[in-house]
Amino acid sequence: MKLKSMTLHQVSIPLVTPFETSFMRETEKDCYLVEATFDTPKGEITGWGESVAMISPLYSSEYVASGIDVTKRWLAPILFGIDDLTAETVSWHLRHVIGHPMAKSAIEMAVIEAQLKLNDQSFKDYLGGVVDSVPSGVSVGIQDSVEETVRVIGGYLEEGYARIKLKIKPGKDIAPIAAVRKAFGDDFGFQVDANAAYTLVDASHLRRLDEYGLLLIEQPLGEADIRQHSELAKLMETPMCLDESIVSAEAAADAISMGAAAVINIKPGRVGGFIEAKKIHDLSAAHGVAVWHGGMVETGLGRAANAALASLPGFTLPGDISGSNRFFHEDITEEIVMYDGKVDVPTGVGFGVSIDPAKLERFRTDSVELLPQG
Ligand code: NPG
Repeated sequence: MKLKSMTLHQVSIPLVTPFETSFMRETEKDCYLVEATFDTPKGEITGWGESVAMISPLYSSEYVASGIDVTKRWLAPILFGIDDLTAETVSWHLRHVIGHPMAKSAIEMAVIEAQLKLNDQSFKDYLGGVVDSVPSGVSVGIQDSVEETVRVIGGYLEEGYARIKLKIKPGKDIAPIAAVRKAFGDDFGFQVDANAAYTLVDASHLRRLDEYGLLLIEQPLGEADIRQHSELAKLMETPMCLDESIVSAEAAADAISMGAAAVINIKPGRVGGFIEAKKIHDLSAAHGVAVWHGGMVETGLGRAANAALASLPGFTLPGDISGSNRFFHEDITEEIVMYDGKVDVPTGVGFGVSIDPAKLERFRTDSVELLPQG
């Protein structure tokens, strides 16, 4: 395939309710979509990708404007020069540009989708997925009060979500966790996510979480603190799960060999793309380390692709793949529906969903078209 043109569409989609993590409060989903058109043996084919970078560099160093900039100046120009571009070689062609995994992943997605369309194949079949639906977990943001936390989680349990993940930060941890266990008992999957809000000095405080039978604690310490997570893991019974620290298959190998991760959260955008994400899945499975699919408040496009990856056999824990209505009144693709605690893995060609042009028009705040130079 040869890249002919690439358009980056910036969109802003209102959230149903504000989403608060230890680092920010979001009221809109701001991201950009990649629309890439290729010359192929079957004529022109267009593939779509989605960047999971946030509007501000608070989860990782990337943000929406940095992704658009690096794509425009560096990434797209490299790919315009390749005659036989394939999904499997995108990351190799882009290897000299340091960092920017989310920007690279968004482009790789568009190449993957075009290639799937060329081969008339679904993403699930391409990856080797083994199930038709995946258990659907929900991520609950930090609420204003303990009562509100209990009320919100009660609503999601009633909807049938297969597992609850609660965001925590210092001062908003033990009390809400204890109240949720008290209100709903021990009979549901419950885990917490600190988004790097603690330090190793907090070990004795964090150890108090062991009382609550949590499935895991996700990323209590900083992104660079793999060794410190391995120290903390020795002090706690709650299984240690890493998210932000796992930036590549190499980082996953380090974390596993150091005993820093009993569980890994896989997010393709964080590791530079779905191909690298699959490597982490394979590596973890080979080491007997459980993985689950993380979420970045994706639109239906990213959500559909995530469901396909999560259909691989190593994804033994429910992921953050909730229904579209968890975040959006209206999604930009067909809605992803949660029913009976699960989400279907799309079976259509490509990612199995398509961007609705009228909604794209409505949610778009900016767009830039990139073409080969000269
Ligand atoms: O269900 O898509 C979802 C959101 C899951 O909590 C979630 N994501 O730290 O994992 C995270 C968090 C996140 C969201 C991080 C947006 C960064 C951006």
